[in-house]
This record gives sequence, C-alpha cells and structure tokens, in this order.
Amino acid sequence: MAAGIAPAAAAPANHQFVIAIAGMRFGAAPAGLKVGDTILWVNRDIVPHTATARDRSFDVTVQPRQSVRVILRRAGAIAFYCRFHPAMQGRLAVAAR
Ligand SMILES: [Cu+2]
Repeated sequence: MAAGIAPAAAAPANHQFVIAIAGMRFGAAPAGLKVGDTILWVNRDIVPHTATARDRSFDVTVQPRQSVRVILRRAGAIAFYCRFHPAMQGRLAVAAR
C-alpha cells in the first residue's frame, strides 16, 4: 500500500435506511443512524404524507406511492410527525459521526 493512503475500510460509510409509511403510520425508526446517513421515506398509502422534524432539520412531502430521500444533518433525538396527520409521529436517534 502506498504511504499516506488510508485503506478504504477506514473511510466512514454513509448508509441508507428505509422508513415505510403505511396505514397512516410511520414504520419503526431504524437503529444505528449516524449523521450523513440517508432516510428513504417510502409512502405506501394512497394519500400524501410529510416527514417533518420538530426542529425543522428536515421537512419533506411524500406523495402517494412515492419516496423521498433525506440526509441526516444533525445528531440527537429528532422527533418527527406528519403535518397533514399530526397523530402520525416518530423519533430518530442520530449519533454523531
Ligand atoms: Cu400523513
């Protein structure tokens, strides 16, 4: 290996996680989230939903049968909900990288 070149395995890898929305509920939040990871919000319902962080770090509308990517930009416990159906709620635990 050439001097000064780190092995590829040492590079921090960003991962994509899926949260499905179905039956007017968010699916379980994945474990092991880190800053820089992506959430793919997948709406399996026939009505639009949003994934809206209470701290406004993300706010996306997901049309029926569509999906939207959100990159996690901050660490912490991030509560989220749907602006159209405020009873729909969840929480992400995002670790610093
Ligand atoms: Cu909704």
